[in-house]
Amino acid sequence: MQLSQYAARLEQRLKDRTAHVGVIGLGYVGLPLAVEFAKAGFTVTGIDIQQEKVDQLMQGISYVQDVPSDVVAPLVAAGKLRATSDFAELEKLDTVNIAVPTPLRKTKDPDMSYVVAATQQVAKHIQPGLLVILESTTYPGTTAELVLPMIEREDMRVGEEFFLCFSPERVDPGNPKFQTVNIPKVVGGTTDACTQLAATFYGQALETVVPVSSTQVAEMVKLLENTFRMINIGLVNELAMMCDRMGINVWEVIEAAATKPFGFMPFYPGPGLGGHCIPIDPFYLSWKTKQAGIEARFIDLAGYINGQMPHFVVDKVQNALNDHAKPLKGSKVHVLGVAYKRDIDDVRESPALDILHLLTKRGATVSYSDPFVPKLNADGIHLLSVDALEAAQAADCVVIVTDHSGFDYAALVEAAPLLVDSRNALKKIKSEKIVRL
Ligand code: SAJ
Repeated sequence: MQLSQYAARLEQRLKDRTAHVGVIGLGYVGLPLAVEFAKAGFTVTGIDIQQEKVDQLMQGISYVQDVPSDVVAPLVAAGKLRATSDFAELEKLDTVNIAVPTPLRKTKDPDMSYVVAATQQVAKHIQPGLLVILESTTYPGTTAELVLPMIEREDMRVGEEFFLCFSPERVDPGNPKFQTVNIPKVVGGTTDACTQLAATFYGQALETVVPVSSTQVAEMVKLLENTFRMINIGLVNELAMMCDRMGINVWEVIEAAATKPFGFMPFYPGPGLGGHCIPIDPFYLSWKTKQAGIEARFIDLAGYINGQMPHFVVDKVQNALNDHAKPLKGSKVHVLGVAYKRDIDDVRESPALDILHLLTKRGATVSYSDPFVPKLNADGIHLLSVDALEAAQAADCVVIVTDHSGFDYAALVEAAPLLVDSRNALKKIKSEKIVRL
């Protein structure tokens, strides 16, 4: 392929690692990426609008759990990694990755404001030869329909004077086995030259690169990955409600099904769907398909079922108390775990918030324990985490919402008069006190 003069120059700078790499958005995606390229020998400039993040990084301090400060500090000291809030620094860059949030609005429509703001800065400061790669999870078509028109102009043609790609982020915070460097990196370009340059770029720092034919394919890859999870979680949540009605132990069913050595992948029912990926990403897809006149019925149905699980758990608590001649109204209910999944501190979209609201609405007195969340200020809930054993003794019912590995489950079963287990955390304990999902 005949590369333009700028493409040839960039390719050379990537190969001899003299390219100046940039990352906009220094969060759990952007910071690990910036560190990998600095470790690979590039000079990296991270750009973030939050000055406190910039200041911490320039002091060699990391605020991202997967990136230790003792990795950041030497890179900053060596001048390989620096952070700034000044977007004019973009003028010195050869490449820039955009890793900013793509949340949902309350109306479940995509909130592209962060991507637009970052792209405006790129368009304002872009110099010829820049490789731009969007990494934020988004609907198929974002790069071609939103980002490209904001940057392209007469003297700045994509594939000639600048290069534009999409590459889905696959960071799994806290995953001990898979980190940025060894997670295969899918990337699709606006033109073949764009794809080739991005493949060369990622190949200099990451173990495996998976080029695809377009930005739309790359955008859709990520949505398939996370929609797959959301729908399968919805399937087992519906199965849990079926089994509950039929008196079948759904956990035993899934455990036995998981012995199938092929063609099956276990998912587990729970109190609902939390986090900043799985409950969000599929609605980027369904929003876009609706515009194309196609109803994403699986996504909508799974979203409904997953959304029902907090109610299902609170009904379990109410019925369990009722079986002990106690109305939920006026009972003390203690929630174990409020993070959206085990052994992390993130409460975004956590079903525990819905469960706390529902319990309160039905007249219960609520408290919680979560070693990762000492205080809870979200969705109008303002509580402090309390000692689990003491609270379990004083409660009328304990409900396990997040199965943190640090809880002493045997002692909790001993202490509590009644427990509702939404995570099968008590699978090894037999007791009349336990009501399982
Ligand atoms: N959940 C269930 N049942 C399951 C699995 C998860 O109820 O069988 C719940 C969790 O409790 C949580 C929510 O779903 O509330 C999401 O859990 P998750 O395990 O999918 O974890 P996330 O949200 O951290 O998802 C991330 C995603 N990573 C990226 O988007 C880059 C996802 O693609 C990963 O597959 C996932 O981590 C992972 O495997 O850990």
